[in-house]
Amino acid sequence: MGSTSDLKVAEPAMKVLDAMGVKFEVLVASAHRTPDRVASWARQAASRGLKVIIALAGGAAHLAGVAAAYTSLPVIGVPVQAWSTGGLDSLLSMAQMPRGVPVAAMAVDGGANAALMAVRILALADEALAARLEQYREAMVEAVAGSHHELQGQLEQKMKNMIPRRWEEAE
Ligand code: RP5
Repeated sequence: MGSTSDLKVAEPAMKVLDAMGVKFEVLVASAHRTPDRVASWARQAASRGLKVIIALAGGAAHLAGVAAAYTSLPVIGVPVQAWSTGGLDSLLSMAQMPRGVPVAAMAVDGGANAALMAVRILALADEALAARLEQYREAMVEAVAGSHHELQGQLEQKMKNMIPRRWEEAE
């Protein structure tokens, strides 16, 4: 991440990786304030065994693009909402990369999805991780079904004209 002020977005990403059993390292380094550090870290990332890079930054958010310039590893960029424009500045800084140097830009403040995208990439070559990813997806379905049941129950009490719809009927 470009600064520890990005931690609020990095934390959901770290939680997903931790829960999925994916080993990760964390570095605070700025494309503008510590460019040499970013360059040397990105240059060595692949030879040190890293597989995917998640880069979070806000404002003129060049961290992901600079990292992608120094490595062939997949780089997932997370635009962080900083001090203005609701994060649009960060999003465009990451999404509008020149041909030849791709960054997979997530939504503004999309830390959790960045981690899940990394998991999807890693799961291509890791069957155990792929199984954990499927469990995560199944748990999401269960959670949505649970919230559907709960809402139906509440509405049935209040709305006399609502036709009850069981979750199973939507299939
Ligand atoms: C970016 O500038 C960082 O990624 C952060 O999102 C933003 C503000 O950094 P601080 O001034 O809070 O350190 O480089």
